[in-house]
Amino acid sequence: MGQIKDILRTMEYGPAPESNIDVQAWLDANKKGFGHFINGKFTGSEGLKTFAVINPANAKVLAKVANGTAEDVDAAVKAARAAFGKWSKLPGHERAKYLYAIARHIQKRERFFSVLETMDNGKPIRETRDIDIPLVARHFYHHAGWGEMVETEFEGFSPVGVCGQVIPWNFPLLMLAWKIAPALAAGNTVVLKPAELTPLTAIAFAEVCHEIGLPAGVVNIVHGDGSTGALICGHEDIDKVAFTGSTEVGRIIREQIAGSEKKLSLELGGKSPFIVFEDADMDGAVEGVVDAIWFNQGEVCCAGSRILVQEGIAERFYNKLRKRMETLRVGDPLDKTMDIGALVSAGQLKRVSALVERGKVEGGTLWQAPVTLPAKGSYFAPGFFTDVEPASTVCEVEIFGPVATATTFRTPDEAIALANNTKYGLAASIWSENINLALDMAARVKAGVVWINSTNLLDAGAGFGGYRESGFGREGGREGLYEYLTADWEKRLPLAKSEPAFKPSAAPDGDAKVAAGGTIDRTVKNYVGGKQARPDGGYSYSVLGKGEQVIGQAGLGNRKDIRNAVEAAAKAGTWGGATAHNRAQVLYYLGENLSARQAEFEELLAISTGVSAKAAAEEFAVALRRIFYYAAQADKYDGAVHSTKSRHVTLAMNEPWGVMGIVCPDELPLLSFVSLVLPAIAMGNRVVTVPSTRHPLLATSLYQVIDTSDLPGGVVNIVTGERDVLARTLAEHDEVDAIWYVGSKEGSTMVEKASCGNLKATWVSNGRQRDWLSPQGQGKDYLRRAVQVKNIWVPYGE
Ligand code: TAP
Repeated sequence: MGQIKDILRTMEYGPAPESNIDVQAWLDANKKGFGHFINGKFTGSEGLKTFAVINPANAKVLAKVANGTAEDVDAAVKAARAAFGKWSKLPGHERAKYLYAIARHIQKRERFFSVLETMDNGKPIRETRDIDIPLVARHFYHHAGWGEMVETEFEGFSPVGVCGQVIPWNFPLLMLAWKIAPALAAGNTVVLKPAELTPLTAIAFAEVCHEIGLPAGVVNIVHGDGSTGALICGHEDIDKVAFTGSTEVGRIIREQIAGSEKKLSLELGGKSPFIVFEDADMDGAVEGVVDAIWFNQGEVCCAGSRILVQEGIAERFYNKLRKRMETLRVGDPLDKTMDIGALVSAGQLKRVSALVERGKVEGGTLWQAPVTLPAKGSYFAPGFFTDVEPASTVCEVEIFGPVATATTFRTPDEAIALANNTKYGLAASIWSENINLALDMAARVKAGVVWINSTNLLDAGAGFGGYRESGFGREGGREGLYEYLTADWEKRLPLAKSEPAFKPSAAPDGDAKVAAGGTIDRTVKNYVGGKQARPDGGYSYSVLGKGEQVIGQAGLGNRKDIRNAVEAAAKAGTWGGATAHNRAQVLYYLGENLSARQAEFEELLAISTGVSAKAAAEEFAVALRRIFYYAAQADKYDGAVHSTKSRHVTLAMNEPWGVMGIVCPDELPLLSFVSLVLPAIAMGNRVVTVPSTRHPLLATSLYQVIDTSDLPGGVVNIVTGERDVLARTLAEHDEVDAIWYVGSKEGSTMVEKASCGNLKATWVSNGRQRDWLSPQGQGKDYLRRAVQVKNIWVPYGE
């Protein structure tokens, strides 16, 4: 081996090592010791507690890096806060110049970064050189553009403030770019913690920031383990937390910062389906599997780790796959001919091995590529399981290694059922030559990113992020920018005067006065699945109106009532699939029917809340206009086509969350109800609403209006009762996909904490007062919060 003539005789691969001389020289020049980057300065590591950074390809120590303490985090946050004022006020063009300079400098040192990333992470140089680092540069270029345009394209928004960012080890520099580029473009400053296993490219990145003269404190990098990450997330002067990592840690962070008013985006794990129909281009799909699960050693959150093959072609497909696997090369990641390098650490190798053993014990048949693994280092032969049940460990748990599972399906319906049979919802890959079928599947699969006849395509211009327990928020594209901006109206909201919460009681009223004349004494039920429903507990509470007179009775709802309502909402799934025009028509009709009952509602408002006739008329008029506004938006607040790669259409679709919980305040009980429910249903969600506890009759009087407006049963459900008791059940419910809560600070904290179970998206008011009559109560912010963006990649051309 080694002689060209010998190689030509056998056509065997020869060794093709990439030089690491520059990286070694850099490590040596720094005496293999690194500290944090705080306020534009490197702290060094001397005298500090450090951890070792190991090259997983050969188990050698590359460097020692300082372990961040509470003081380090505090210093970094202080520096970021001090820098924020000036940085956020720079004209966008000035910020853009810095981002552009970062992109240029990364390109100039592309090879250095690629080699360093490979040595730190174990991924093959072919991937760091051709994918990771070019994408990093692309991300900074793209966001230099957003920096340029943010003032005009996002009018009415301003930067969030100081962002705490925590990233994983699988794409160390790329994840850093995904976090830092949009944050800076939007005018924020950051404190970022790289993963303990892979801190080195972040250090080299800090050098770039230094080189280009980025103002001190705009980017701060603090190294350390999970406890350092927790210190950053929990720091009281952080305004936003952006996290990429496991669902378990995402949940911990959600709980940790509940009630803090910090903005949060979570990019978490996945178990993404890779669906192959019998009419697929089979060779293309086989190559797709290679890129789906053996790219980056399978340590990819969006890896196509569950292969679903249509029954008729399964055996042929598996055979082709096995044949292709025979050609995979696993070994030294610095060798340019390697397809697969080392897993990130010995610990990860142990974790993957244990899960694979479990798969075998549970009856799965593992096929692994016939490769000889290097004797030293964390290598694992790529493989896939057959004979696995959908409920088996390897089908359910994210392996985060080069092992897929393969199962079969017969019909598209079965494929969708299997694809969605997971708590995650990050990505999906669909293979079929029938574009109608492929797009239908793309619409039905619950995933934030869908690739048709392709896989693992990433671009700064498209949003990336998950559904369900894969998190919320997007990175990349216009949708990603919103994660780093706050609407000005929301920033300015004052704290509401704290009044004792109204506590409804099922106890008899004793000497409560009955409304004068007794004209509007009514007993109302809940409204579930399009029908009035008695409260499960059989209790009602007295509704007090003007002068504390009893004006009616409302149901005292309980957990069971909420569960019934959620079930009814879940069954009304076709509403989201109705055309936007259909929804618009129904909402217009709702407005029309409400307008016919103006006098009745105005009277009820006056009797319930004690407002003047004029104020009641104004509230009614604005509520009516708002219904028409959202009817108008139903078919206009639509998605976009992103410019990503050539010969690809990348569709950014606004999809409803599904079932939303909506908890309304007491103020302006008709208008606030309409302001919250209408945008949600206009976008195709079904809602379970808890109306004002104090003034529930305005919402319950809407039943008849809803009933006569062709709104399908189950789209709007109303459960009356004690707000926070019902809100907790909604927040804890796993079938509720998102929750909006307008109420007290304590209630907001409770809702955020209770939402951790299925990591539902939350929008809480934190006890702040909204002026419902003003534009604060209406607009695109409500619509944006009522949808999640699904990016569908469709390649074209023969
Ligand atoms: P995690 O264990 O969740 O770690 C991610 C980061 O969080 C690391 O920097 C980690 O520190 C830090 N961390 C750990 N505990 C923390 C805490 N309590 N508070 C704050 N930070 C904490 O995940 P991982 O093992 O590194 O990465 C693999 C996971 O990331 C997979 O589940 C994968 O799917 C997911 N991932 C998702 C995406 C997207 S975009 N959705 C992208 C890449 C990876 P140390 O590790 O340094 O101790």
